[in-house]
Amino acid sequence: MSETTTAFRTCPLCDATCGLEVRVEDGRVTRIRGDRDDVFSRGFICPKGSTLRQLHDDPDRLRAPLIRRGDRWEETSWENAFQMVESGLLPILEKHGPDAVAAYLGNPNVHTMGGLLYVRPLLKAIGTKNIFSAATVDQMPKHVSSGLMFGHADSIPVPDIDRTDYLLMLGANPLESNGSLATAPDWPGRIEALQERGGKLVVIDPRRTRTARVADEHLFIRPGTDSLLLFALVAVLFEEGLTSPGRLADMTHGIADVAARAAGFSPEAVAGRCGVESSAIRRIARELAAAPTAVVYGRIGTHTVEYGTVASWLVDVINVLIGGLDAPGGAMFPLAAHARPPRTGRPFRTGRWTSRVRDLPEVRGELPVATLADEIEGPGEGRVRALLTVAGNPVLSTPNGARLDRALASLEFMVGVDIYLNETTRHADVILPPPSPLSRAHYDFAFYQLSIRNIANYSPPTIPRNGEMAEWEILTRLALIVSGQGAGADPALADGFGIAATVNQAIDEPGSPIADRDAAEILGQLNRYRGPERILDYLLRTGPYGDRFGEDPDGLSLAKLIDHPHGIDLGPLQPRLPGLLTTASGKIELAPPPIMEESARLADTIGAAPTEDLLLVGRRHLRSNNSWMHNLEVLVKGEERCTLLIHPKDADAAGVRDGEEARVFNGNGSVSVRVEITEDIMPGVVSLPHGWGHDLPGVRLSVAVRRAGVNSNLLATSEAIDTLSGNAVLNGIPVTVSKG
Ligand SMILES: Nc1nc2c(c(=O)[nH]1)N[C@H]1C(S)=C(S)[C@@H](COP(=O)(O)OP(=O)(O)OC[C@H]3O[C@@H](n4cnc5c(=O)[nH]c(N)nc54)[C@H](O)[C@@H]3O)O[C@H]1N2
Ligand SMILES: Nc1nc2c(c(=O)[nH]1)N[C@H]1C(S)=C(S)[C@@H](COP(=O)(O)OP(=O)(O)OC[C@H]3O[C@@H](n4cnc5c(=O)[nH]c(N)nc54)[C@H](O)[C@@H]3O)O[C@H]1N2
Ligand code: SF4
Ligand SMILES: [Mo]
Repeated sequence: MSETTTAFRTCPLCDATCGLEVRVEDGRVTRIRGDRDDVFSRGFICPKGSTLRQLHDDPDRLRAPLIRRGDRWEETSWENAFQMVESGLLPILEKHGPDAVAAYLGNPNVHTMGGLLYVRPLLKAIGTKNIFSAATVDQMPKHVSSGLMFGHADSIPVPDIDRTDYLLMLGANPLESNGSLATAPDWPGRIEALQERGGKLVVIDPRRTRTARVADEHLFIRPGTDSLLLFALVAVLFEEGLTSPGRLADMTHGIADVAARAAGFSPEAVAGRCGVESSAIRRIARELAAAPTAVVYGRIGTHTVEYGTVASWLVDVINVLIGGLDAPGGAMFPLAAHARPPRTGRPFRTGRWTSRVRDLPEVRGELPVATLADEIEGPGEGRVRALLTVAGNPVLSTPNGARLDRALASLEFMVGVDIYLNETTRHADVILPPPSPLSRAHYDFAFYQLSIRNIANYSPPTIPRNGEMAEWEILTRLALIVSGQGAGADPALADGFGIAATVNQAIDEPGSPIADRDAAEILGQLNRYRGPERILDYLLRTGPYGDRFGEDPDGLSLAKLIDHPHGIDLGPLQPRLPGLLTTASGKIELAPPPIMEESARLADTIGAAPTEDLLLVGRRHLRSNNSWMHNLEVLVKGEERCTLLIHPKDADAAGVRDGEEARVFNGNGSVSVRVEITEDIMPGVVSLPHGWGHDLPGVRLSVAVRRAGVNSNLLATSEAIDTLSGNAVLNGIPVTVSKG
């Protein structure tokens, strides 16, 4: 007898949190489409959403732990695998101390409940200062500017695109990426709605992207110069008396300091460097000021550059100056269902420790991944000898991938928690694979904190696990091993102690939502769940909309989310200032000293002669996801994605022809890649996507190796970073193009 059921779940692949409708027949997923009843996405999905089925069925996806025997891999039992980890890691920890073990956390960690709730305890158990993550090839500048301005690195305002009249977007392409630091399923529909209500979208990007094409206006910009352009917008706002911070004025420090600093960045002074007409800069400043509501939003292209933190800060400076911060239609702070009140008394700072080799400051508890290879290869006391990667592929994702690749090969021991044997995990001694997304529960801890509406949605596992171990359990067992409790210690027991400790602490804490309540009663209610779900239930029930364990029967709990498979819409974003501010002054710090110093350095570059080289930028494609969905035939089939975009003038000058191979090189590396000539890219700029280069020996990616592409990060130097955040410079890289 055949049985067909329909399940609903949130897609965990990108930030957009689309609802999926999954048909399951006899325990097998037979179709995935958009969930039309999802409260947030209303049926929208992208081509990746439906491929969770192919990902689940991919024969190359690891189902059991692998251990290395010389050049060969052997499948092994979980018990054996953890034993190997214990005998590999413990001697290094004992002999060389915790810093000898580094960790790299990749992007999917923010897309799993296990990653978000159980990685931190594991890192704490190791006790290492050598923590690296994809954040320093991504959004770290936003954390730093938010930390300095608002007091907490995670107090990040998002563009209220559903209510704004004017959206100025720099360095983002949400029609391919589906948005980032602005969770919103269906950007195409939301942009259309903005235009239908008479609003305007202006896109600033060195490439005429899909988003630029639907925009009302698109301007090319020379890569790496957003900070100059944004400063010029600020200069015009002051010069022409267009600032109107409104209610923000009383909660803001440093407006005059910003005015004084910006004066040196007139549109006329920066126009040549940016490749944007000064008249256009002036007009956009006036339009921002005149629109009933307006917001500036910048992403990858403004962050992964030198002065990325200055650019990120300027985005919010403008939002403050036009009165758009914390106001509908401007840039607003989400309030997720699991959010905790902001901690006061410990304002954000960086540099609490520095890296050993390059003396780079810690930011948000981690070090720049651009210096990971230095820490492995740099001789002497304190060298990194072992590495744990969780859901990361730094060989392809981080600058100077070739050197990191060599460095990983020299490690004494490496553990990879990953679903593939890929360019990075091929260096591991043990690979521990978590289950496919369809076999786990999901609640989007990361992205509901960055969402343009307040939403809560929980998905139970769609199909049962088949001998696989939940990611939280893998991570907990690793934590137990490094804390000396042995490979056989029980993760469930440890998890039970964890939640009990959390509850008891909250009960003892005056003002907490469960202060003075009965611990046994509360734990009794929570104990219907285990692992991440139990923590989720706790966070929801003690969160801003929570039922506080029965005190507010209408409030949220996990049970209530389970009753709402299409999610619960908690409404549009609400103003949260000044309550959210946790700076020492309790105000918005518009002119934080570190950023003012960095801005002075930037001012000195205005007159610098522009480079003669072509400047390389990245790009994303709807059917790709960083470095790791290239093993699914449905996504990679069709035209080649990893090509070099180049303007006809530059192609002529380099003597390269459309469809032919060209060599792209600089002092760091060289790649050979097929050329695509297009007027959609600014003259002087070329573009390659990142995350390709699957032709390294020893990977188990039978589809991806056939369309390997090239690793654009061979051209990025690990020396170039944004000083304040440690973020790598991945856009605006000088290169030369010649006939292949
Ligand atoms: N040149 C250039 N480089 C870039 C960028 C760019 O724009 N240009 N973008 C940067 C950005 S924004 C990012 S976020 C990084 C991404 O950099 P990384 O996070 O290092 O790389 P990903 O490609 O996301 O790799 C994800 C890894 O996780 C594994 N995986 C997938 N799902 C799971 C899971 O559920 N659990 C576990 N344990 N593993 C899983 C995959 O097999 C893969 O190995 O790349 C950065 N690199
Ligand atoms: N399909 C797909 N979706 C994804 C991902 C993916 O790999 N594929 N990755 C996910 C991840 S981890 C992230 S962080 C997000 C990122 O999401 P987005 O920030 O939207 O990233 P991109 O699509 O790379 O867009 C960056 C744009 O910046 C432009 N740019 C480059 N340099 C400059 C510059 O100096 N100034 C300006 N103004 N523009 C510049 C590039 O031309 C490009 O169009 O996407 C997520 N979604
Ligand atoms: S846009 Fe993102 S969340 Fe939505 S279906 Fe595509 S990958 Fe999944
Ligand atoms: Mo990212």
